[in-house]
Amino acid sequence: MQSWSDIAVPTVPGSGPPLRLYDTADRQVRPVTPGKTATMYVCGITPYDATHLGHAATYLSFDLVNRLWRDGGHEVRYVQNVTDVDDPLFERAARDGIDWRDLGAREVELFREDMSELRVLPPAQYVGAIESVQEVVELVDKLLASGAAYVVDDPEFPDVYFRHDATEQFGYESGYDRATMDRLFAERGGDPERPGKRDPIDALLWRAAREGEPSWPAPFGAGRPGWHIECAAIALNRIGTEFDIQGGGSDLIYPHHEYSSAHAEALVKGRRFARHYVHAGLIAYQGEKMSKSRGNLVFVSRLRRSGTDPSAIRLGLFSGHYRQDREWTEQTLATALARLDRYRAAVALASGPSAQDTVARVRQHLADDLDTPKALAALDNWADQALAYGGPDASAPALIRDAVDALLGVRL
Ligand code: 5CA
Ligand code: ZN
Repeated sequence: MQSWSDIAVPTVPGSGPPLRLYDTADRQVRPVTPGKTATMYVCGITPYDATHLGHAATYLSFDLVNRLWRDGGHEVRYVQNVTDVDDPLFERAARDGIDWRDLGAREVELFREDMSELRVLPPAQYVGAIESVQEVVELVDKLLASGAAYVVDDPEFPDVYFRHDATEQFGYESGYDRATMDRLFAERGGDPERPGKRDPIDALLWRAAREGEPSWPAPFGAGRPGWHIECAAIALNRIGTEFDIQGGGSDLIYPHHEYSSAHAEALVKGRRFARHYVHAGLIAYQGEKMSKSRGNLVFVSRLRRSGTDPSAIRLGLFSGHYRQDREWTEQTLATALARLDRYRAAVALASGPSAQDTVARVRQHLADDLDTPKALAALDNWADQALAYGGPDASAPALIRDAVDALLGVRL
């Protein structure tokens, strides 16, 4: 699938400390230790509706990682999927009387536009579920052969399931106890009641063909991919195991990332799927998590069309810490717009206070688990000084402008 167009990133003199991030599995902030090439897989959208600010917040968080790595001289291999085969697409397409493929293609196109406008650096590989079905078939075949997967005893619908206890370390990523797993598995797309499963939390790998659903041929029977195996297959085949970061919103901690890692680790024994599991907090609106099912959505495309500067959207979302669940309000946007105006006025000055120390602070705060509130406070400080007292350094405004562009993706 086509990614979106590349975005120019200015080079900023100097360098910052290496990136440290909170790892969900180890429950601590620790250094990310990529080689020359850093590798990241971030779970992409299920394209049945437009991108909302919650999605945007998650992709913007990983965009900061991408930018910090590049600033540190790494090449970045960034892979993202598109879950373009899934129940919500079929349901929405049926409701609207359109083909589910057309719906997916349309929403992916809108997502690309939203990401470009938000200046999110594109993944090098942007991969749909439809185009990776064969990869899933191969993995499911291997999991069946190794005994990590089984076919339910149902001649009509011989679905394939993953034995959740196929790896010794199952559960390490979320760290949840069994009661929490049972609850979240049922809430987040699992099917604990499916007759014939060996355990309620065994996860679907391959759904045998049903009337009215798309299906693809496979040696173990025609059908379509389960959800977690899609991300396991797409990541494994492009960045292998022990890649640097597996990312997404915190609603993916369990079951999605627990099972995608377990599937991969059952195939490649002794290797941890990702070295860091990184999760962004969830954005709420009007008191509740922004979600398609609740309908309390602020769409990026609608904000854009009403003339909201994408840089203000970035500043609004960065005014809170990426791991914190937080609310988007009218005030968030108003504060961001005012901040953007101040920054623009300050970098338009002919000179200002020296900016080197400020840029060093911004790098330091971002490298410390993406502490955007502190990074913005350092910039506020420089802008306030510049606007109140001016300063002697004629190169400072351009340095701030480039640093804010390169590190935060905000264009002043
Ligand atoms: N296609 C799957 C991942 S493989 C999926 O979860 N799609 S999604 O469209 O539902 O979500 C896309 C991304 O946005 C995921 O990383 C998800 O964790 C994140 N996300 C969804 N809602 C929110 C929210 N309210 N706040 C922050 N991130 C969110
Ligand atoms: Zn995923």
